[in-house]
This record gives sequence, structure tokens and C-alpha cells, in this order.
Amino acid sequence: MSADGLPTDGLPTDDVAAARAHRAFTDRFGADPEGVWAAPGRVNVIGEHTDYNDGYVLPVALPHTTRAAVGRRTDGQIALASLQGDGAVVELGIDELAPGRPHGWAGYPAGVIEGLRERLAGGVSVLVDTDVPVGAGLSSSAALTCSVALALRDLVAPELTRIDLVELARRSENHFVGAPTGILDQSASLLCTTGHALFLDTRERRTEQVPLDLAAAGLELLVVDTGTSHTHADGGYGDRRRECEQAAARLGVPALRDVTDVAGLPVLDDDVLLRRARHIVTENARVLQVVAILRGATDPRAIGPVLTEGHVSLRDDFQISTVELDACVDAAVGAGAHGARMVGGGFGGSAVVLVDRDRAGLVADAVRERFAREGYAAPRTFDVLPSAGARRIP
Ligand code: GAF
Repeated sequence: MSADGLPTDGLPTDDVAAARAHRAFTDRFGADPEGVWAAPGRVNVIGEHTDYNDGYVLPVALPHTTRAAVGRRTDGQIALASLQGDGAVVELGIDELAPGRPHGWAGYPAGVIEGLRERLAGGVSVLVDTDVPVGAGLSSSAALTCSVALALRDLVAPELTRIDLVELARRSENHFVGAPTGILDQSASLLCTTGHALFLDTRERRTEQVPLDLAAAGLELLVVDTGTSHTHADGGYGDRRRECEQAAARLGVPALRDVTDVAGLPVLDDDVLLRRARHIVTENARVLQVVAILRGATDPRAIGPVLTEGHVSLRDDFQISTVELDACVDAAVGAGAHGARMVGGGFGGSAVVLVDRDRAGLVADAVRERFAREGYAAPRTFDVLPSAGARRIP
């Protein structure tokens, strides 16, 4: 069980995770860290690709976290180590930090450090450890940047709010690593709370914690990691972003958020732009519909069909699904799930399935059997309840 009393599927408790990161930092750098911070990955309930269109999103935090053990230095160096890498420490002078330098996983924490460079003249050492699946569309990058951002806030920039940290982490991904993401993942990692979904209006930066007590309703979210590749720095995500911007420009609005009725879309004479815009307009409506259901006393099962509609829109209009994700959604719903959809940036990664707790095993088996029949690699599945956002541990 986690500190929140949630089942954690074999994950370490915060105490165990903190002790492990502390010990590894000491082994690697020969000194104690000043603390250990944890930030979760996320699974988005609904609201996909709406964030960079000024729209709405509704993520929950995963129980899976990235931990950062952090200590300031006095020699002006940055030293970055990961328990998941090859053991090599990435080391360079703080004045040498620049977009793309260092590259790879180290670019994510380095981008956050660069954002606070003037407060960290003496340098800093960071050791990270994670159980967020990497490249699975579950926001491992934001878990990494947000754990380091929260650590550095506590150590050198106490005036920064969590909203400021969302920006710091997003800038690291956009400008340092070169992945043109919105603010969904960073907001989820920093602002989610246990037992709630985070309703975020990405234009107004307004948030609402919407109760989502799946356990009380006998429900859970089953996450299916298809194991197929997914990365934001690649072209597909950026293409979709540009297409949405073009559609908004042709419609004469600042962002697709400003279009609330699909009836206005046929003036787009380009079929691709019409489809992209239709996804965003209908997806924003789906977020509002799901929030309305959850705010009411209605059974949360009622959101299931809306999730599946979201998948169809991502598949047919946004065109970012894959055969594996489509097979997963089809098999899960066929086996009695209330709804299912792909999550995250797309072109691979994971799907989320809303399912009765006592049926989750059957549904997972049905997905596995379908994958075996189609000749796809066996997926990894795990159950999730809405978990805590970023925090200092223990
Ligand atoms: C990725 C991005 F990082 C998010 O900003 C968001 O656009 C998401 O894809 C799609 O909803 O996770």
C-alpha cells in the first residue's frame, strides 16, 4: 500500500523509494542528498491533444513515480545519474548547458536546471530512479522534469508556485529537449491529488479537483501498455500541432478552443484540417460532458461510452492510433469494459480501460488473447486508481 492507502501493484512505498534513491545518491556522489522528491506519471481520462489548442483536459496521476535525489554542489558542475541507465554519470559545467546539450534522458533534468541557472551557480547533483514506464505514453518525461523542478523549487526558489513549475518543466521539454508538448503532463504530475481527476482549462489555467472515487464504485482504470514506440520529439506530434494551428488560422480564431460547434467547420476546404479541427472541437465537448457526469451524483460508469467515442475520434479524425491500440479498445469493450481509449501523444503507447474491478482480469485476458491472435507482442497491463501528485518524500 502507498502512503495514500492505495494498492500499488508491487510499487515501492514512498519510504522505501526515498531510502533507495538516497542510498544510490550517496554511493554515486559520495555525499548525502539534501532530499528526495517524487513526481508521478499520468493517465489522461479524456481531453487528448486539446492542451496546445487552449482546451480542456482531465488527467489522473499514476501511482508510478520518478524519484529525484538532489544535492547542491560548489564546483559549478552538473552531475546527472539514473538507476535505469547504463550507470554513467553525465557531467558538465553549468555554463555549458544549452538546448541539446546534454542530450538523451539527461536533457530533461538539465533543461529544468538551466531554467534556474542563476540560482544554481555552484552546480547540482541529481540521481533519478523511476517506475513510470518509459515511452509508453504515460508521461515519464514530465515525471522526470517535475520531480527535479519541485526539488529545485524547495531548495533554491521557494517563491515559485506549482503553476510556475508547470511552466518551468514545459519549457525544459519544448526549448531544451525540443519536444513541442502542451502543459497536460506537467500539470497532471504537479497538480493532481489522490482520489481526483484534475479538470484543467489550459487557456485560463483554471483547475478543479473532480472527485473520482473509482474504488467506491467498484471500478478501476486498467492501463494497457502496448509496448509499441512513442516519442514526442518525432514528427507526428508536431505535424498535428501545426495542422491544428493552420485550421484555427483559416477559421479566424486564436485557437481551436474558440470553436464550440462542428457546424462551423465545413468552411475548411481541406479534409485533413477539417478532421483535425473536428477532433479538437468534439474532444473539448467530451471533457465537459465527462466532468458534468462526475460532478453529478451519477454512476461514473456513465463516462465509459464517452471515452470510447474519444478513441474513435483519435483514430478516424486525428489519425494517431495504431492497430494495436484499436485492437485493445475493441477487445476490452467486447469483453465488458465500460469504455476504452488510447492515451497520450499517440502513434503507439498505452490505452486506458474503465472496467469493473471484478472484471478487470477477464478484460486483460481478452486483450492479451486478441494480441496473441493478431501476432502482436504481449502487452503489459496494470490497474490504477487516481493517485497523489508530486511531493517531497518520505
Ligand atoms: C503528450 C503531450 F506531452 C501533451 O502535452 C499532450 O498534448 C498529449 O500528448 C496529448 O493529449 O503527452
